[in-house]
Amino acid sequence: MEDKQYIIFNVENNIAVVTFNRPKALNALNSSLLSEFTRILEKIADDESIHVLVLTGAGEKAFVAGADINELAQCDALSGKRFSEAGHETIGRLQSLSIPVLAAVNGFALGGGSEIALACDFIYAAENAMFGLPEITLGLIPGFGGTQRLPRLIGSNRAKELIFTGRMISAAEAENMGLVNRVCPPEVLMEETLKTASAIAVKGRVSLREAKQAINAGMDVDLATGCNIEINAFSLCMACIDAKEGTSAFLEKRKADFKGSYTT
Ligand code: CO8
Repeated sequence: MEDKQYIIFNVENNIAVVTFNRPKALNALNSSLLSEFTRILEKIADDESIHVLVLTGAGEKAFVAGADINELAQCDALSGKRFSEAGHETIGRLQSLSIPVLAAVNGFALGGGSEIALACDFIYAAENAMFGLPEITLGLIPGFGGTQRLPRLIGSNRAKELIFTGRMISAAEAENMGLVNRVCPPEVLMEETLKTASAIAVKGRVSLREAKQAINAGMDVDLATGCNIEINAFSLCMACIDAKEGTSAFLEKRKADFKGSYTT
């Protein structure tokens, strides 16, 4: 019954687009939206035809303006813990998808909205996008991973300033901090994001997965351990027919046709 209530889900040319669709509340995350998102992520994880996922928000104002404050206002310690755990589970699933995930941030990405974007592999933003973790102004702290993922991305000193003040930053400032990869005029944000998604979608699924996993796993370990992760990931790529196809295509001066498989 809840299916497709708050999320628009499309797949075209091996690219899935998830649009958070609750524009009257600036796409705020209520429990129904979160569980709908979780179910869609499960579907995406099981669908080998999807090579890249793009997340965006419906309407012109917001990507996601955070957790639904009406629901937060009803929480006590136990239900607040459950809500935070549910958000962590969903966002953990998002981050552990083996395919690349791009955020196209088209407006406010606040609180849980910023936290979703932070779990993506990289972020493109519209010029009018605003980022922030304003939970402190609600007497709270980020509860969907913001205290952990933001410092890892922009450094603990910058993260502390944003989390302690709750200040919103523009897309340009977010780009300067390394939070956002590219800023685009709003009317071309989706086109630019899909262009990059298409360039990625034609690459081999196995090598994309190994690259993503090596980078993510390497971020949490020392350099020598990280380099070993890379060596093993590299050798797994060599076991995939895509390595033969890619190198042969180069030598034969043609475009590679990757299958993403270990067998012919
Ligand atoms: N929750 C519920 N409704 C919201 C939210 C939200 N997060 N954000 C906006 N809305 C609603 C507004 O109430 C308003 O509804 P209505 O028309 O019925 O009054 C509608 O969306 C439009 O919003 P505004 O009229 O406020 O639009 P403005 O352009 O004036 O302002 C802002 C836009 C600046 C984005 C403003 O709406 C705002 O500050 N929103 C709240 C942002 C915020 O504080 N987000 C963080 C929420 S906390 C969080 O995300 C914690 C995550 C971890 C939770 C852990 C679980 C316990």
